[in-house]
Amino acid sequence: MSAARTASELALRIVQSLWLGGIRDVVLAPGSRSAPLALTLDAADRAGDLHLHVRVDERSAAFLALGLATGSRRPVAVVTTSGTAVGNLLPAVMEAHHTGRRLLVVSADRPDRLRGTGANQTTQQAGIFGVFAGCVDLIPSVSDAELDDAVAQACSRRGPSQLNVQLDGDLVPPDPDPAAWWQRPNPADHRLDNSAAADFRAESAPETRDNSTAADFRAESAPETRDNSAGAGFGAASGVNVDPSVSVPVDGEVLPLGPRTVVVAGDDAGPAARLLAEAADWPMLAEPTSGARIGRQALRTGRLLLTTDLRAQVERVVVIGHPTLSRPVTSLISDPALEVLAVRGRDGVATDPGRVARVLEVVPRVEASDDGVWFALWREADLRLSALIDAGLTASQGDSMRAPGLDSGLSPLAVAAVVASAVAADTSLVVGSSNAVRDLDVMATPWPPLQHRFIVGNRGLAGIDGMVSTAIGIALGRPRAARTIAYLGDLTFLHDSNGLLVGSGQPRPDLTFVVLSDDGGAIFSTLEQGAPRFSDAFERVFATPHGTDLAALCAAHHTAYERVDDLKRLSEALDESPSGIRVLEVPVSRNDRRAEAAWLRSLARRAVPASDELR
Ligand SMILES: Cc1ncc(C[n+]2csc(CCOP(=O)(O)OP(=O)(O)O)c2C)c(N)n1
Repeated sequence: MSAARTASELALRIVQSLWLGGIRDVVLAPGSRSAPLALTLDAADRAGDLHLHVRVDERSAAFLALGLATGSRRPVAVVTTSGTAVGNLLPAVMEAHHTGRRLLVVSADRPDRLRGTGANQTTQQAGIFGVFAGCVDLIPSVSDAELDDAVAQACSRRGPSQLNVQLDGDLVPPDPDPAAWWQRPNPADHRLDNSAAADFRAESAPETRDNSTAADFRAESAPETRDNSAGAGFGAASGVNVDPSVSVPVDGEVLPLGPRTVVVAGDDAGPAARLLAEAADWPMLAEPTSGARIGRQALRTGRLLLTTDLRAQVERVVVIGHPTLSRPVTSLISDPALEVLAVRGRDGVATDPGRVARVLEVVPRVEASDDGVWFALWREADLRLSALIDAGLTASQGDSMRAPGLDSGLSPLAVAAVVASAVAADTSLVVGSSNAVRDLDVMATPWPPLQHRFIVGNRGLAGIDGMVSTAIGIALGRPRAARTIAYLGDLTFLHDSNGLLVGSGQPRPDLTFVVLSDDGGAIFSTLEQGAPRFSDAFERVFATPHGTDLAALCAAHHTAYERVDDLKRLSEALDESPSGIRVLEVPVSRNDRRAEAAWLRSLARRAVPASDELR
């Protein structure tokens, strides 16, 4: 403990520690208690030492920070005032917890002596995030070493952390000159005892946005990173995103060949999944946000093929990442009759919903490849089924294989195909939960390797909240991407329409939102509650049609808007380089989603021969 500092002195020290911990982006929501932090951050931004983003809505601010952390692969801080402001951060903190993303909450607070007295805007906010984020409650007399350690640990630890800052006395700096409110620290003067922070010790240039040499947990790995420890997200042993306190074996266990094996690559699986599937010549079911839907082993229609007789042939499953998109995959990885191996992920959890898996700390290896017969079965079925789907989407009226709903407008599946093919090399794609990511999972042909696509969503908890802000954060955090597209449903878009509340003077990235607009939540119609017997209640309690005028909403936020009614225009629009944020509303119908799901299953059965021919 040291002599109590003024609020401004404490704020300066905290922001300096954040900088030393590698933080270069801070999101701030305005308030009074946080004034010393706000003024210090403003001065640091003016000095070119960090990027300050200001947002009014704390829930959006936290998701913006989460997106920035995802795109930049750095820890990012979000700073709020006291009271309910802090509570608004919870959804993003939960998502960060379940995906191991480094989100630092800096919550300004009143001094401890005012807690429980009824003082204005004073509550129990230290530790408010409970199991989701550890909290350090900083008192004004905290020592420099304690403060630096708390911040350095929060910056390097996987997942979110809270620094609750008790600010007392005068909340504004005494010196009238803003240049005096901020001094960039000299790393050489500070003891940094965690390697993630130390990565930034040598850094002197203020603009450090190009971190392309840092380990990239989702981007494609270079061929030389075939050693899983070098570049992959799961089981990786190096890189700024990895908590150095967690050590993992460098070499994965060697799996014997023989059992008919599939690799399931869920969210954030990373290149290691692909490298395993390629080395073994096994089929891979790679979700769009896996970072592994790349190359020859990845199947386009894998989850549909699991509804066919191929499923019964599987003997072993290797689960990497966090698969969540389909019941057939969940059933596969939960099957006690199979040998299931689940690799522990960035958040410390191995995806094993059936509690049947043997958990591995690192992605396994093979010493030779399988004979290829097993993979050929899947690959041929995948090609046949893909061709049937594509043909059905363009079949003329009267054709028995024609996709349902084509008479009532654009097919959502066809929209997904256009979006997938717009994801050229170096493109970032942010995918919303619900049907957007599932449509892509059926329509996105696996992408070619080594082209640095960055395809992400908030799949930790699959929320539909915060997606506009997350996408803006990803675009701002990855400014060198050739382009950034966000693809999401209308409810997902509207849930975070405050993400469009970007103040004047705030940076706006070049970002195109493709809103799959079907006036409500379509996904429920494909689930049990979508059965005809619930139709009386369905619209009111599940679909929730809203009739919101997206054009007017965008106009209110000074955001470019275009309604896109045909696929050709959608493709052209996605090829353009927008300036600023742009919304493309693509109207589709949700009336045929249930029939569409049945149609896909029937095509899958057609594509796969009866099981006696498979053996
Ligand atoms: C924060 C949150 N609230 C509720 C849900 C449950 N939920 C899942 S999908 C969905 C509807 C999404 O609708 P939309 O974004 O329009 O996509 P669509 O289903 O039409 O494809 C809802 C409410 C959720 N996932 N997250």
